[in-house]
Amino acid sequence: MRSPKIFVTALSVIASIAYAGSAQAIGLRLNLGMADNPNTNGIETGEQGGFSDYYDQTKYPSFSQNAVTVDFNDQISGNTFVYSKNGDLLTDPNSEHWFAKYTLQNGAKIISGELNQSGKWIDREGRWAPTGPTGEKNQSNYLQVFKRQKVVIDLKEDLNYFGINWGAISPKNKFSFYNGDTLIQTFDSTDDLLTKVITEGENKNAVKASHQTNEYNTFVHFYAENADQTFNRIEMWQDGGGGFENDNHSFHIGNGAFDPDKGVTKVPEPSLVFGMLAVGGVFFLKYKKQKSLPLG
Ligand SMILES: [Ca+2]
Ligand SMILES: [Ca+2]
Ligand SMILES: [Ca+2]
Repeated sequence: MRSPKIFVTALSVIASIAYAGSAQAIGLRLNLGMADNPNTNGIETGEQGGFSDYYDQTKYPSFSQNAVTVDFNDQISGNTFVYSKNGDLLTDPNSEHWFAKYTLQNGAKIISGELNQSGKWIDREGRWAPTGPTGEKNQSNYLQVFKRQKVVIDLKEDLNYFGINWGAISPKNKFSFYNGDTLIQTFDSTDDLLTKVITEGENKNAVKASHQTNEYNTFVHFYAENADQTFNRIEMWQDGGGGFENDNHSFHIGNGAFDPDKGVTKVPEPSLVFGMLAVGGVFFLKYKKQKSLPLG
């Protein structure tokens, strides 16, 4: 007789291959985000840039339970700094309680978009701060990454979502997602990503800011479309002219795929799980039955 064990193993292999074959790229959506900073009690109106609209509790009641937002607004010194799971900057960069660890390389830095009393930027580069949802000037601290500079974000837990206020968008702004040392995917605004920004701009999901010579600003949401795409390291860098300006990073913790319509981690599809159990069960029963036949 055919060994039921081998047959079930073969079925599992086929199922695994079919599953791997359905793997898609890390998903992404662009929109304008929302103006209110989820880390503060006050209601902001765009002066701190855009934030993930998954924090809109009326639409996505569960997202914030597993999410952390970093707004860079605390005074930061040094090139390595860490945030807690509440999004608070920890004074000790070697603290055990870190959730997100930032490493700024080759001169990437945090600068301020603040205006003085006559409405001029205190730091002249502050003009390029990622704007609020309708192009408002962001007067808070944000991350600036120029040519050959890089930001590395290490996360203590696996994520299935990363959202970011991406401003004054320039070609060659790059995002890479890793799990450990394994590269999951790189997004490069030289090609398809930049095309998407322009298309989404026409759809009003990205906004041109007149104070930035009409460069686009948007809120971009990256998410794992299956469990193989969860990540715990993000690298952002710039290898051309122009800067990679960004603010308001949101991280959603989860080991499964992210559901972009609900803002939660997806539960595995019951049909697949029950199907596998049923197939396994049938063969187990058959095996038991045959084993109990009298010998002879
Ligand atoms: Ca707030
Ligand atoms: Ca900020
Ligand atoms: Ca730029």
